Amino acid sequence: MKNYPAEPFRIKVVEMMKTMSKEERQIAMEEAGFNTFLLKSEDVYIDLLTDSGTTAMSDRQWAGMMIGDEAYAGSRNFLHLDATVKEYYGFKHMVPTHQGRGAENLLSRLKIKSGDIIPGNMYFTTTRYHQEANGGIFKDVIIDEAHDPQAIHPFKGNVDIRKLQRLIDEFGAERIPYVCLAVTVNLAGGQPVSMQNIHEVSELCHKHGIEVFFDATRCVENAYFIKKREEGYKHVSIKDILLEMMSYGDGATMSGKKDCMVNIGGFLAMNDEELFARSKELVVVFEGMPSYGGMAGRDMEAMAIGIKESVDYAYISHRVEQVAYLGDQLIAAGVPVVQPIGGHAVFLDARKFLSHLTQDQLPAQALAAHLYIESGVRSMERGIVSAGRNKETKEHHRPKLELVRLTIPRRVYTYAHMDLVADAVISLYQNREKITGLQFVYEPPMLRFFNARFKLL
Ligand code: PM9
Repeated sequence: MKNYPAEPFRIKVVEMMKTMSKEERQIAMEEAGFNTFLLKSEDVYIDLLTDSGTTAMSDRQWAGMMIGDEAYAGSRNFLHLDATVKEYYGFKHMVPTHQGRGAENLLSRLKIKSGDIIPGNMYFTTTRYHQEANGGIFKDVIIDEAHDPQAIHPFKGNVDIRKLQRLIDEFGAERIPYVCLAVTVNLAGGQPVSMQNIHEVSELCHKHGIEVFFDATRCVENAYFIKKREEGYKHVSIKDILLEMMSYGDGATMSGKKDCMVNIGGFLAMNDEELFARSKELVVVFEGMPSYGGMAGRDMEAMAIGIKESVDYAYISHRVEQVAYLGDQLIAAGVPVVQPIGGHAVFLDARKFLSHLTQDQLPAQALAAHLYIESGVRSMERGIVSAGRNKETKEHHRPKLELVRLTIPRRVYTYAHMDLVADAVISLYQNREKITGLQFVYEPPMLRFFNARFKLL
């Protein structure tokens, strides 16, 4: 049996969890329209909806909250955050935003013209929304293996360089303002991108005058995989790997709610002076002054401290290996999951899990709903419901991956909790034929997965 690192922290504050009967959970799920986003948090036993903003902050971060400087402009916490982002990410400039999509909004507005092509290594919901809202067309250039849950590849988030080259040949570099390079790739299963691939993407793009913007949301988890899996990085620190990764790009959008270890916040970083000047003009319209951008002083302080803690090897190795611990138990029991196990979550392959349902019967949404009813574990659909509809044809996007994400919050749950989740999923798998599909009863026009409602077929 593999050894997993023990928690590298002691627990100082605890939050009690509520348990409910299956009948009570059945009622709660019906009231939530079979959408796990619409459950009350207090009705959830183990909450694996997301790792976004759910991190347990450290004593140092909480201490930092007490020295929040809430001045409207020029807060000392901004200066700390600004210096920390420059030191750890290596970009020349940054503007804070209230969270990741705030940065995506700014970047998309500043860079995209109607009809532009935005290549990326698989779509992400909010990222693609902002690209399309500004007239851009997203094109997926991830390697084919990423769309196959069973394909084993150490860097399944890599860009297929030939696909990218083909797009440049077909549309011309002038229609491609930037490539959006996600590290790791959330919807592929939290899969990493190798340093070599980042370097190759950067070289190809820069040769054609195309910029590279990272979606750096889970970049520290990506750096850990590079250290573990890529030749030449075994003895390089996570901090240095991260700096090298970012050095190949022109900027980044960041949801601080993930790898910056805070409950709220984000930033847009860049090297270009003119883009920085324009970002400062736009941030005041949508977020706030360039020296707070939608964040309180205390939150900027917590984020600066979180960024430093995130590159600590003891933290990041426990974080990623805890996710693997859950995934390995499911693999051993024959439950179909995306492999290899990614950095932030274990993804159940709902197509295989519920092979008696068609994609139109929304298997991943149904599986997430039933997992909650059976066990009180909350998860998230990442399949046809999340993918939404084509803007032009109004048809459903039909992703090959129909997944349920069991997302592990940072520093929140123990290995015993992971055992409980594994038992719940395995027991559901053994009784899978009883699970019925769902259909929409309310479908919002955009980012529908957040507020949609369903009924049992
Ligand atoms: N990700 C997640 O649960 C939270 C909201 S979507 C259901 O995975 C990437 C790769 C993300 C991401 C958020 C954002 C947006 C951008 N890129 O949520 O606006 O995973 O901070 O970040 C979520 P914000």
